[in-house]
Amino acid sequence: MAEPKRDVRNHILFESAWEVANKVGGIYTVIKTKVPVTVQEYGDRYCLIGPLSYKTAPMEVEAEEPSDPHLAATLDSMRSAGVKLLYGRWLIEGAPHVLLFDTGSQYSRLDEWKGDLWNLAGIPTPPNDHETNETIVFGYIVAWFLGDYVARNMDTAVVAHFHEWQAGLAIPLLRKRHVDVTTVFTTHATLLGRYLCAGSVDFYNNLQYFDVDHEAGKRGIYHRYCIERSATHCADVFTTVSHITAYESEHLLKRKPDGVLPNGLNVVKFQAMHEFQNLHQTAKAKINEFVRGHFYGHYDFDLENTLYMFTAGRYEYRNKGVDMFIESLARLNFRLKKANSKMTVVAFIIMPASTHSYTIDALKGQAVTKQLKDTVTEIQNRIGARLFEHAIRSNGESASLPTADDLLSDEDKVLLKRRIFALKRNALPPVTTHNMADDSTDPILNQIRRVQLFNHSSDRVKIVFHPDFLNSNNPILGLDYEEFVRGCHLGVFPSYYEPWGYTPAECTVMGIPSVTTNLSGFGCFMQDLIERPADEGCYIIDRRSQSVEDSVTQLTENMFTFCAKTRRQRINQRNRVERLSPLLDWKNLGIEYSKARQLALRRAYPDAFYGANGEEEEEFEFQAMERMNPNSVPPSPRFRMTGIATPGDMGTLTEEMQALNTSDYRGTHWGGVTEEDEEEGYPFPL
Ligand code: G6P
Ligand code: 1S3
Repeated sequence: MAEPKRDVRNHILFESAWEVANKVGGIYTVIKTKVPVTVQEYGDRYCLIGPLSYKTAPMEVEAEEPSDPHLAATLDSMRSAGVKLLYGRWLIEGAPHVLLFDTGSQYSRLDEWKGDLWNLAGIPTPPNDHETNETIVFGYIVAWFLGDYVARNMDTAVVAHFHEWQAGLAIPLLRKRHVDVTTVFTTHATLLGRYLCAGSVDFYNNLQYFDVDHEAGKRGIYHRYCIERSATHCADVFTTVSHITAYESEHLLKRKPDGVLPNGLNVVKFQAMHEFQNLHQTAKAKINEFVRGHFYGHYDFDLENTLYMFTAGRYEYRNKGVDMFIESLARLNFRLKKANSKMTVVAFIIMPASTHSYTIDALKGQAVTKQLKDTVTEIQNRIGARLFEHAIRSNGESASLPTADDLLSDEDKVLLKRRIFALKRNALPPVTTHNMADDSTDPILNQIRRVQLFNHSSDRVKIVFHPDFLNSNNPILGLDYEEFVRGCHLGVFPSYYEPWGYTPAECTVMGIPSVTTNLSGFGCFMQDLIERPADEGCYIIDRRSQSVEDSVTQLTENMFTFCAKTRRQRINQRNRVERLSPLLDWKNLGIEYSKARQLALRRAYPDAFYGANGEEEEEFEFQAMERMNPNSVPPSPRFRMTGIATPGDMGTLTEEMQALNTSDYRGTHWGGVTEEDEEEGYPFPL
């Protein structure tokens, strides 16, 4: 058999995403946290590709010249054609090479490229969709780059991995131009899935019935959908982040994924178990400070018996299950009151929305509390000085101690009273920390109004809606997100549409229990791996096979039971949760990415995988995987599966899987079309 021209073993990897060095959402986390294991595998043969944002890039990237002469030549030629770009090191752990393209530098060619896209792939594009315009320009530049690079470097195979439709347009272009690269496309959601779920359809029971073109057209996203679908179909290997999204992709994008690449995290292990428990304690103390200020004048509950629950994420009211969270909080409030519970729950909703800065009331709460604290410190110092003076003047003669009046002057008393009067408040503590741009129509506020969780003294559940990202420099709730999570007791993420769901995964690696659902990729993943997830502090609400009412009841019950735990039980549970973190570590999950790339290479260069006698070279197949650490799973939790090759390995990414059908996805049985379904036809009106 003829030797392949390109070296497949030492192939080069380019990974392209809109969120490379450009934080928008979850894909940024995927890319950034995965870098250390990818750099470990590839070293200098790895380069990320993203858009050049002049706002963030100078802080994130250190410019350098490429050492690869082919790459240098390609970049020079693109620069001389007017492409503005930045090549260098992304200053994150692993310090990978990064190549950022300024889409603005090529907007003059937008119309030409739109015409080409129509001629090449029949994809129409409307004039004023900025996101699509960016996608087109970025896609054409990346395809240009890869085409030029592989024409210069004829010796090495190139794997190009693309994430999500915004980066995926290069794939059909590379395919049509017969560029000699092999491609992987990973989708982190489907456009249609996100839109359909945000409406009021029974999504999962009807996935196989949707008339996809019609649905996309109705929502004005047909052109975007076409880009997503063409990337899906033109890629050598198509993957997604969970089995639930694989099932969705099969029906909405009309290609069954070759496998699933679960999202990992860069897990930092502490030397001693108590270290992360201490972090909880110190972060909780900071949240306590905020709560004292926010509830001033109504601070009549005991922080020793207060639990902090929270939800966080992109503001997708229904998809992220905020509707279910608030409804369940109202029921929890009722049950805690009825049970005369001594516990108070402060529930935080951290979801960025459009706002006009902080409310005066929220700022005032922190200000009066700070003034009181400062005054108490001053008085404390004066009392200390008086006490010292009194003691030293006794000259060892008498054991007489000063009275309270000796220590606290009239002036001190007046000052203290003034501060205490300043704490008087007629209104209830506010539900939100910010002035909302659309207060009267905001879905979260409206539901809070409907269930009347207004932070009354009698309420055992209080609500704080913080419609902005957290930041340690904020004057209110001044903590970074990670610190905030560590200080809380329970993360609640009852999502309806959640391809993966980083928020509960992050809770897990920080040792904070969380609630998720069997409609989230993460929830299904944990349910698959752990025998009794709730025992390990990973509660999974069934939103798949029971009614909304029953799901709400289940969530309320979970939160109520959590409130009944003793401190010792909470500490134990945090220890158990934290022990699950290796399951989510890229050191173990990164291998799925390696397998996807191997499959792409096999498909593009099958000959390279067979020896002279026509036998498959197994050693080569597993070469990349051996560098990983596949067997470190935590000892204590009981796992469902035994003998798994790697913790993330679910038997996916095999060529054979293509032949299997829908019912082979892991997790809840997703069914297929039954005869009964077919008879009933499309089950709800369009
Ligand atoms: C950590 C600390 C303990 C503290 C506990 C509070 O475990 O190491 O010193 O007592 O947190 O736990 P809680 O669940 O009440 O916030
Ligand atoms: C998507 O981001 P989202 O919050 O819009 O990608 C994330 C990373 O794969 C995933 O965790 C999330 O479920 C998806 O929805």
